[in-house]
Amino acid sequence: MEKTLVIIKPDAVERGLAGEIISRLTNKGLKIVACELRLIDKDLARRHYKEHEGKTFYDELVDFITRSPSFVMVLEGPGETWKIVRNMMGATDPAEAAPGTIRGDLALEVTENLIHGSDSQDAAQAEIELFFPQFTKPAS
Ligand code: IDP
Ligand code: MG
Repeated sequence: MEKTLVIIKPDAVERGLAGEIISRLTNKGLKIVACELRLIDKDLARRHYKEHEGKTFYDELVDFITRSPSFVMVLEGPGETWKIVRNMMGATDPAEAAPGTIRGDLALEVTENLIHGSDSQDAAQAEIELFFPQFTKPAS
């Protein structure tokens, strides 16, 4: 079994779309193995989006992801779970995202694009450790 991290972003929670998005992912057959409605703080946001530091949209992205609670989940499936989730999310820019995808059906703007999913198995491992250290590190 492979796990991946999903963040249902503040815009989705604000719009009441968390249930719709969770349903799509669990109807596909993925299993929720951890979840939390959580206000992501600036420090965690900056660490999570470190790869985008210095880009024009970085500050806006950090402000956006920290503005109200996100629904953060670990999903599990039989293999390549991160890839299944990424395909269901659609392209980063909702204008480019195919109909039938979460962003293609439900979003309009590139910043407020509803959902984050890890983009590789290594990223999934690191992001699960960042958001749910209690499940990945032995108790000390
Ligand atoms: P991803 O979420 O599809 O993996 P990334 O390129 O990793 O896309 O970008 C992270 C997040 O940053 C996006 O989901 C989106 O919220 C935001 N973002 C990406 N590119 C832009 C942009 O050009 N303008 C504004 N926000 C952007
Ligand atoms: Mg990304």
